[in-house]
Amino acid sequence: MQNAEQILRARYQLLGEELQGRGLSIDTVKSRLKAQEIETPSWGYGNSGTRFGVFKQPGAARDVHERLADAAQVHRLTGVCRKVALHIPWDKVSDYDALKEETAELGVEIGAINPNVFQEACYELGSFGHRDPAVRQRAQEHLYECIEIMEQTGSMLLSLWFADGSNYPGQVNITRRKTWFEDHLKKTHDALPDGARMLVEYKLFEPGFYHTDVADWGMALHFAQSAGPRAEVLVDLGHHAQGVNIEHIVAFLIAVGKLGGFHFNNRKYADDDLTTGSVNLYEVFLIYHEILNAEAAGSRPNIAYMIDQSHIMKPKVEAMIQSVLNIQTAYARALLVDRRALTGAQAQDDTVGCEEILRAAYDTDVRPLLAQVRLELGASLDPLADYRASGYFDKIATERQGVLEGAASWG
Ligand code: PSV
Ligand code: MN
Repeated sequence: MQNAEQILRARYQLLGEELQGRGLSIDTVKSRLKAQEIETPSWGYGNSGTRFGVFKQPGAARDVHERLADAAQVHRLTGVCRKVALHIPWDKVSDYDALKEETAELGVEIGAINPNVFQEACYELGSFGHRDPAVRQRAQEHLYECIEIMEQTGSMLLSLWFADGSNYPGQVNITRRKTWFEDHLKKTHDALPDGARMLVEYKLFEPGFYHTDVADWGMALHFAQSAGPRAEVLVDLGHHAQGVNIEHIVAFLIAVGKLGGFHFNNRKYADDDLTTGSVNLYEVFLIYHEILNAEAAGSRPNIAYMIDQSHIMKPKVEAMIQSVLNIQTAYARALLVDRRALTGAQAQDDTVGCEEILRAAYDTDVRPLLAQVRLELGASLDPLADYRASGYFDKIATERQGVLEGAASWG
């Protein structure tokens, strides 16, 4: 009877031979996969909800320390999730040196800092787009505070999303708000720590249902361009209308040098929060394909690959692991596209042939390859099964009772 590792090795070897037949080296693909980085969000480990209410789960992390501990589990099992994004003030602490030490002990690192200028009552009618200069200034001060946190934690990424918008025609002066956004984003850009970047995220609606100040990638690109060279666009896969070709946006933003990062998730209407790849993994594959196309043409985009999900129906750590595995799968398959054959088929205007080349890569079973990658990274061969067997969930469900004093979160 063969054990799991022997079976894996045999399947991995077979895949290597198959890929060789397609002119691809499994070792090259494997080294790319070993270098993959996927950042997970602290807010994905705590309680969250819909706008109709917060739904509490057993074992949900109650403060930043528990959120980091859960993120460390995901990294331990998958091997590619060292960084954890923080949301301020949800993850605010008084001592960031101590927090950094804590992350080091857990084997993780602090990733992007996400300011929050949407939750306090004063932001009901906007932050940088607010009519009242005092509210705009308050939002600016919060962003400066987040930049300070970047300095203290060593984070090199400020990730910005604004809930600013309006609900009724005539409610606000849209053009003046655009100018205020330009001014404040520039001020923010100019205050960034040396070498750090900032990302501007867009969302077509919610909470503003009539207009949203940063509604789409064109507006985000404009604001990134007017803010300065260290401002780039963040593409959240959930924040688009149905039918929008996200991979086209990705290719375009890389071509103009302004794609800075992703928020991975999956949408079924026009917002985020479903497990990445649960509805449309082919889209994630096509996105990676465009990134690899750009690289093949000589681009070296600096992209932060981050998950942005807040699970309600699934246990949070399991959902995060699923997302990571799906993202790895999409990337692995994109690495298997026979680019030379594709260029040839494109030159012949062979539409069917082109699509078949993508499908051949997409239809490849990459599980043995990813298992081998995890084995070599010292992670788990089967992260979900190992997580379930680890008893971690029972432990946190028992331990995490009640509310922690001073802890802030989504809900
Ligand atoms: C808004 O929907 C968003 O996508 C932004 O990235 C926020 O920072 C995040 O979700 C959490 O609210
Ligand atoms: Mn997002």
